[in-house]
Amino acid sequence: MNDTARAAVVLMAYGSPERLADVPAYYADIRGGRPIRPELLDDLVDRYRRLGIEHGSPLNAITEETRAALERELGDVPVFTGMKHWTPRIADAAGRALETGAETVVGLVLAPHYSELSVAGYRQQLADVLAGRAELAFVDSWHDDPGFVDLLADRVRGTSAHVVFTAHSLPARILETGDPYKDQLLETARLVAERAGLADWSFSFQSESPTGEPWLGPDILDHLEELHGRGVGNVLVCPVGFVADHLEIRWDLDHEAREKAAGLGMRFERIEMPNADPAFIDVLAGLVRRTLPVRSRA
Ligand code: FEC
Repeated sequence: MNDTARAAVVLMAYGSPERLADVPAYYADIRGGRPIRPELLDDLVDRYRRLGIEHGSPLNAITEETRAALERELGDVPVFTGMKHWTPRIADAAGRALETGAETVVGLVLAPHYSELSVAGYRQQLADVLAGRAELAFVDSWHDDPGFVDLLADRVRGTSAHVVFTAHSLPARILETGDPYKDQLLETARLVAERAGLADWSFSFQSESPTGEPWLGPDILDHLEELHGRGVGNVLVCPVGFVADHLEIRWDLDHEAREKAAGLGMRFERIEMPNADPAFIDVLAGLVRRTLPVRSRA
Protein backbone atom coordinates (compact mmCIF):
# COMPACT_ATOMS: atom_id res chain seq x y z
CA MET A 1 0.00 0.00 0.00
CA ASN A 2 1.10 3.56 -0.73
CA ASP A 3 0.99 5.30 2.67
CA THR A 4 1.31 8.84 1.41
CA ALA A 5 -1.53 8.47 -1.12
CA ARG A 6 -3.98 7.86 1.73
CA ALA A 7 -2.49 10.17 4.34
CA ALA A 8 -3.14 13.68 5.58
CA VAL A 9 -1.37 15.84 8.14
CA VAL A 10 -3.01 17.84 10.90
CA LEU A 11 -0.49 20.51 11.86
CA MET A 12 -1.35 21.91 15.27
CA ALA A 13 -0.51 25.18 16.98
CA TYR A 14 -1.61 26.99 20.13
CA GLY A 15 -3.78 29.52 18.27
CA SER A 16 -4.17 33.22 18.88
CA PRO A 17 -7.03 35.73 18.85
CA GLU A 18 -7.42 37.64 15.59
CA ARG A 19 -8.67 40.83 17.23
CA LEU A 20 -9.02 42.35 20.69
CA ALA A 21 -12.71 41.44 20.88
CA ASP A 22 -11.70 37.74 20.67
CA VAL A 23 -9.46 37.86 23.74
CA PRO A 24 -12.11 37.07 26.44
CA ALA A 25 -13.33 33.97 24.57
CA TYR A 26 -9.78 32.89 23.79
CA TYR A 27 -8.70 33.25 27.43
CA ALA A 28 -11.83 31.37 28.55
CA ASP A 29 -10.82 28.52 26.23
CA ILE A 30 -7.31 28.42 27.73
CA ARG A 31 -8.81 28.34 31.23
CA GLY A 32 -11.18 25.54 30.24
CA GLY A 33 -14.12 27.10 32.07
CA ARG A 34 -12.24 27.98 35.26
CA PRO A 35 -12.85 31.59 36.43
CA ILE A 36 -10.65 34.46 35.26
CA ARG A 37 -9.84 37.39 37.52
CA PRO A 38 -10.98 40.59 35.72
CA GLU A 39 -7.60 42.28 36.24
CA LEU A 40 -5.85 39.36 34.50
CA LEU A 41 -8.19 39.65 31.51
CA ASP A 42 -7.58 43.43 31.34
CA ASP A 43 -3.84 42.82 31.48
CA LEU A 44 -4.04 40.24 28.68
CA VAL A 45 -6.13 42.55 26.47
CA ASP A 46 -3.54 45.25 27.05
CA ARG A 47 -0.65 42.93 26.06
CA TYR A 48 -2.45 41.94 22.85
CA ARG A 49 -3.20 45.60 22.09
CA ARG A 50 0.47 46.44 22.46
CA LEU A 51 1.38 43.43 20.32
CA GLY A 52 -0.69 45.04 17.54
CA ILE A 53 -3.28 42.25 17.38
CA GLU A 54 -5.86 44.54 15.71
CA HIS A 55 -3.72 44.26 12.59
CA GLY A 56 -3.58 40.44 12.75
CA SER A 57 -2.03 37.72 14.89
CA PRO A 58 1.58 36.92 14.03
CA LEU A 59 1.11 33.34 15.24
CA ASN A 60 -1.92 32.59 13.07
CA ALA A 61 -0.30 34.09 9.97
CA ILE A 62 2.98 32.23 10.53
CA THR A 63 1.12 28.96 11.15
CA GLU A 64 -0.69 29.31 7.81
CA GLU A 65 2.59 30.11 6.05
CA THR A 66 4.15 27.03 7.66
CA ARG A 67 1.21 24.84 6.67
CA ALA A 68 1.33 25.95 3.04
CA ALA A 69 5.11 25.48 2.82
CA LEU A 70 4.92 22.02 4.41
CA GLU A 71 2.18 20.97 2.01
CA ARG A 72 4.31 22.12 -0.97
CA GLU A 73 7.30 20.24 0.41
CA LEU A 74 5.36 17.01 0.97
CA GLY A 75 3.84 17.18 -2.50
CA ASP A 76 1.13 14.54 -2.31
CA VAL A 77 -0.06 14.83 1.30
CA PRO A 78 -2.61 17.51 2.25
CA VAL A 79 -1.87 19.50 5.40
CA PHE A 80 -4.59 21.09 7.55
CA THR A 81 -4.07 23.55 10.39
CA GLY A 82 -5.75 22.98 13.74
CA MET A 83 -5.50 25.34 16.69
CA LYS A 84 -5.72 24.19 20.29
CA HIS A 85 -7.36 27.35 21.62
CA TRP A 86 -8.73 29.19 18.60
CA THR A 87 -10.00 28.71 15.05
CA PRO A 88 -9.60 26.77 12.86
CA ARG A 89 -10.02 24.17 15.61
CA ILE A 90 -8.13 20.88 15.70
CA ALA A 91 -11.54 19.18 15.31
CA ASP A 92 -12.19 21.14 12.09
CA ALA A 93 -8.79 20.19 10.69
CA ALA A 94 -9.38 16.53 11.59
CA GLY A 95 -12.76 16.65 9.85
CA ARG A 96 -11.21 18.10 6.70
CA ALA A 97 -8.48 15.43 6.79
CA LEU A 98 -11.15 12.72 6.97
CA GLU A 99 -13.02 14.30 4.05
CA THR A 100 -9.97 13.66 1.84
CA GLY A 101 -10.41 9.93 2.45
CA ALA A 102 -7.22 9.75 4.47
CA GLU A 103 -6.74 6.43 6.22
CA THR A 104 -3.77 7.69 8.22
CA VAL A 105 -3.65 11.10 9.82
CA VAL A 106 -0.28 12.36 11.02
CA GLY A 107 -0.69 14.62 14.06
CA LEU A 108 2.19 17.06 14.39
CA VAL A 109 2.26 19.79 17.07
CA LEU A 110 4.33 22.92 16.56
CA ALA A 111 5.79 22.44 20.04
CA PRO A 112 8.78 20.08 20.30
CA HIS A 113 8.48 18.91 23.93
CA TYR A 114 5.90 16.51 25.38
CA SER A 115 3.91 17.24 28.49
CA GLU A 116 0.64 15.85 29.78
CA LEU A 117 -0.30 19.51 30.30
CA SER A 118 0.43 20.56 26.74
CA VAL A 119 0.92 18.08 23.87
CA ALA A 120 -1.41 15.47 25.40
CA GLY A 121 -4.26 17.97 25.05
CA TYR A 122 -3.60 18.41 21.33
CA ARG A 123 -3.53 14.65 20.88
CA GLN A 124 -6.81 14.19 22.72
CA GLN A 125 -8.61 16.79 20.59
CA LEU A 126 -7.41 15.07 17.43
CA ALA A 127 -8.04 11.51 18.59
CA ASP A 128 -11.59 12.39 19.71
CA VAL A 129 -12.56 13.30 16.15
CA LEU A 130 -10.71 10.52 14.35
CA ALA A 131 -12.14 7.96 16.78
CA GLY A 132 -11.44 4.88 14.67
CA ARG A 133 -12.32 6.49 11.31
CA ALA A 134 -8.62 6.85 10.44
CA GLU A 135 -5.40 5.71 12.03
CA LEU A 136 -3.62 8.32 14.08
CA ALA A 137 0.15 8.57 13.66
CA PHE A 138 0.96 11.13 16.31
CA VAL A 139 4.38 12.70 16.89
CA ASP A 140 4.62 12.94 20.69
CA SER A 141 7.84 14.97 20.75
CA TRP A 142 10.70 15.95 18.50
CA HIS A 143 12.95 17.76 20.97
CA ASP A 144 16.06 15.86 19.85
CA ASP A 145 15.45 15.89 16.10
CA PRO A 146 18.92 16.41 14.57
CA GLY A 147 17.61 18.89 11.98
CA PHE A 148 15.91 20.98 14.66
CA VAL A 149 19.03 20.89 16.84
CA ASP A 150 21.15 21.95 13.84
CA LEU A 151 18.82 24.80 12.99
CA LEU A 152 19.04 26.23 16.51
CA ALA A 153 22.78 25.58 16.76
CA ASP A 154 23.28 27.61 13.56
CA ARG A 155 21.56 30.55 15.25
CA VAL A 156 23.79 30.60 18.36
CA ARG A 157 27.12 29.36 16.99
CA GLY A 158 30.00 31.78 17.36
CA THR A 159 28.28 34.15 19.78
CA SER A 160 30.33 35.77 22.49
CA ALA A 161 27.21 36.18 24.64
CA HIS A 162 26.01 33.90 27.42
CA VAL A 163 23.22 31.85 25.80
CA VAL A 164 20.03 31.41 27.80
CA PHE A 165 17.76 28.66 26.47
CA THR A 166 14.12 29.18 27.43
CA ALA A 167 10.74 27.48 27.28
CA HIS A 168 7.24 28.02 28.64
CA SER A 169 7.00 27.14 32.29
CA LEU A 170 4.38 24.72 33.59
CA PRO A 171 3.04 24.02 37.09
CA ALA A 172 5.79 22.28 39.07
CA ARG A 173 3.43 19.43 40.01
CA ILE A 174 4.21 17.83 36.62
CA LEU A 175 7.49 16.61 38.15
CA GLU A 176 5.61 14.42 40.63
CA THR A 177 4.10 12.31 37.85
CA GLY A 178 7.25 11.68 35.83
CA ASP A 179 6.27 14.09 33.06
CA PRO A 180 9.16 14.24 30.53
CA TYR A 181 8.76 17.97 29.72
CA LYS A 182 11.63 19.38 31.79
CA ASP A 183 14.07 16.60 30.90
CA GLN A 184 13.30 16.98 27.19
CA LEU A 185 13.87 20.75 27.39
CA LEU A 186 17.23 20.31 29.09
CA GLU A 187 18.14 17.69 26.50
CA THR A 188 17.40 20.08 23.63
CA ALA A 189 19.47 22.81 25.31
CA ARG A 190 22.37 20.41 25.88
CA LEU A 191 22.30 19.08 22.32
CA VAL A 192 22.19 22.57 20.79
CA ALA A 193 25.00 23.81 23.05
CA GLU A 194 27.10 20.76 22.16
CA ARG A 195 26.42 21.10 18.43
CA ALA A 196 27.26 24.82 18.46
CA GLY A 197 30.31 24.34 20.69
CA LEU A 198 28.98 26.68 23.40
CA ALA A 199 30.86 26.84 26.66
CA ASP A 200 28.73 29.44 28.39
CA TRP A 201 25.02 28.70 28.58
CA SER A 202 22.12 28.11 30.96
CA PHE A 203 18.42 27.33 30.93
CA SER A 204 15.45 29.19 32.37
CA PHE A 205 11.68 29.14 32.09
CA GLN A 206 9.42 31.99 30.97
CA SER A 207 5.78 33.05 30.66
CA GLU A 208 4.54 31.62 33.98
CA SER A 209 0.85 32.37 34.66
CA PRO A 210 -0.39 33.65 38.05
CA THR A 211 -2.53 30.58 38.81
CA GLY A 212 -1.71 30.45 42.51
CA GLU A 213 0.47 27.30 42.45
CA PRO A 214 4.25 26.94 42.07
CA TRP A 215 5.60 26.81 38.49
CA LEU A 216 8.88 25.44 37.18
CA GLY A 217 11.80 27.85 37.57
CA PRO A 218 13.98 29.73 37.50
CA ASP A 219 11.95 32.34 35.68
CA ILE A 220 13.99 34.29 33.13
CA LEU A 221 13.49 37.58 34.98
CA ASP A 222 15.05 36.17 38.16
CA HIS A 223 17.63 34.34 36.10
CA LEU A 224 18.81 37.57 34.46
CA GLU A 225 19.39 39.03 37.93
CA GLU A 226 21.36 35.97 38.92
CA LEU A 227 23.47 36.13 35.75
CA HIS A 228 24.09 39.81 36.35
CA GLY A 229 25.26 38.95 39.87
CA ARG A 230 27.71 36.48 38.33
CA GLY A 231 29.14 39.22 36.12
CA VAL A 232 27.40 38.26 32.85
CA GLY A 233 26.79 41.39 30.78
CA ASN A 234 25.75 40.02 27.41
CA VAL A 235 22.89 37.57 26.88
CA LEU A 236 21.54 35.81 23.77
CA VAL A 237 18.17 34.16 24.34
CA CYS A 238 17.39 30.97 22.42
CA PRO A 239 13.76 29.91 23.01
CA VAL A 240 13.75 26.14 22.42
CA GLY A 241 10.18 25.48 23.57
CA PHE A 242 8.58 27.66 20.88
CA VAL A 243 9.02 27.75 17.13
CA ALA A 244 7.24 30.96 16.08
CA ASP A 245 6.90 34.63 16.88
CA HIS A 246 3.91 35.20 19.15
CA LEU A 247 2.88 36.86 22.39
CA GLU A 248 5.24 34.85 24.59
CA ILE A 249 8.19 35.83 22.37
CA ARG A 250 7.29 39.35 21.37
CA TRP A 251 5.97 40.43 24.74
CA ASP A 252 7.50 38.22 27.44
CA LEU A 253 10.98 38.20 25.91
CA ASP A 254 11.21 41.19 23.56
CA HIS A 255 9.51 43.54 25.99
CA GLU A 256 9.57 42.27 29.59
CA ALA A 257 12.89 40.41 29.64
CA ARG A 258 14.60 43.01 27.46
CA GLU A 259 13.44 45.77 29.81
CA LYS A 260 14.70 43.78 32.82
CA ALA A 261 18.09 43.29 31.17
CA ALA A 262 18.30 46.98 30.27
CA GLY A 263 17.58 47.89 33.89
CA LEU A 264 20.51 45.70 34.92
CA GLY A 265 22.71 47.25 32.25
CA MET A 266 22.92 43.98 30.32
CA ARG A 267 22.99 43.56 26.55
CA PHE A 268 20.04 41.40 25.44
CA GLU A 269 19.39 39.74 22.07
CA ARG A 270 17.32 36.77 20.98
CA ILE A 271 17.62 34.44 18.01
CA GLU A 272 15.24 34.63 15.05
CA MET A 273 12.48 32.09 15.52
CA PRO A 274 12.23 29.21 13.01
CA ASN A 275 8.78 30.42 11.79
CA ALA A 276 8.44 29.25 8.15
CA ASP A 277 12.17 29.16 7.40
CA PRO A 278 12.78 26.56 4.63
CA ALA A 279 15.25 24.72 6.90
CA PHE A 280 12.49 24.37 9.49
CA ILE A 281 9.99 23.18 6.87
CA ASP A 282 12.53 20.45 6.01
CA VAL A 283 12.57 19.44 9.68
CA LEU A 284 8.77 19.19 9.76
CA ALA A 285 8.64 17.29 6.47
CA GLY A 286 11.22 14.83 7.81
CA LEU A 287 9.11 14.26 10.93
CA VAL A 288 6.01 13.57 8.81
CA ARG A 289 7.83 11.19 6.46
CA ARG A 290 9.39 9.24 9.31
CA THR A 291 6.07 9.00 11.15
CA LEU A 292 3.92 7.78 8.29
CA PRO A 293 4.90 4.11 8.44
CA VAL A 294 4.49 3.97 12.24
CA ARG A 295 0.77 3.89 12.74
CA SER A 296 -1.49 3.28 15.70
CA ARG A 297 -5.27 3.20 15.84
CA ALA A 298 -6.84 6.40 17.22
O1 FEC B 1 0.52 34.65 20.44
C1 FEC B 1 -0.48 34.15 20.99
O2 FEC B 1 -1.58 34.71 20.90
C2 FEC B 1 -0.44 32.88 21.75
C3 FEC B 1 0.85 32.72 22.48
C4 FEC B 1 0.91 31.50 23.40
C5 FEC B 1 1.66 30.38 23.18
C6 FEC B 1 1.56 29.55 24.34
C7 FEC B 1 2.21 28.35 24.49
C8 FEC B 1 2.20 27.56 25.59
N1 FEC B 1 1.39 27.75 26.68
C9 FEC B 1 1.65 26.74 27.58
C10 FEC B 1 1.06 26.56 28.79
C11 FEC B 1 0.17 27.44 29.39
C12 FEC B 1 -0.46 27.25 30.69
C13 FEC B 1 -1.24 28.35 30.93
C14 FEC B 1 -1.13 29.22 29.79
C15 FEC B 1 -1.78 30.44 29.66
C16 FEC B 1 -1.69 31.26 28.56
C17 FEC B 1 -2.38 32.53 28.40
C18 FEC B 1 -2.02 33.04 27.16
C19 FEC B 1 -1.11 32.09 26.54
N2 FEC B 1 -0.95 31.02 27.41
FE1 FEC B 1 0.14 29.34 27.01
N3 FEC B 1 0.73 30.16 25.26
C20 FEC B 1 0.32 31.35 24.70
C21 FEC B 1 -0.56 32.24 25.29
N4 FEC B 1 -0.27 28.64 28.88
C22 FEC B 1 -2.47 34.34 26.53
C23 FEC B 1 -3.34 33.12 29.43
C24 FEC B 1 -2.87 34.39 30.03
C25 FEC B 1 -1.48 34.34 30.57
O3 FEC B 1 -1.21 33.51 31.43
O4 FEC B 1 -0.68 35.10 30.03
C26 FEC B 1 -2.10 28.62 32.19
C27 FEC B 1 -3.50 28.16 31.96
C28 FEC B 1 -4.35 28.45 33.16
O5 FEC B 1 -4.51 29.62 33.52
O6 FEC B 1 -4.84 27.48 33.71
C29 FEC B 1 -0.27 26.04 31.60
C30 FEC B 1 2.67 25.87 27.02
C31 FEC B 1 3.01 26.39 25.80
C32 FEC B 1 4.08 25.85 24.82
C33 FEC B 1 3.57 24.65 24.10
C34 FEC B 1 2.54 24.99 23.06
O7 FEC B 1 2.79 25.89 22.21
O8 FEC B 1 1.48 24.35 23.10
C35 FEC B 1 3.27 24.65 27.68
C36 FEC B 1 2.45 30.07 21.95
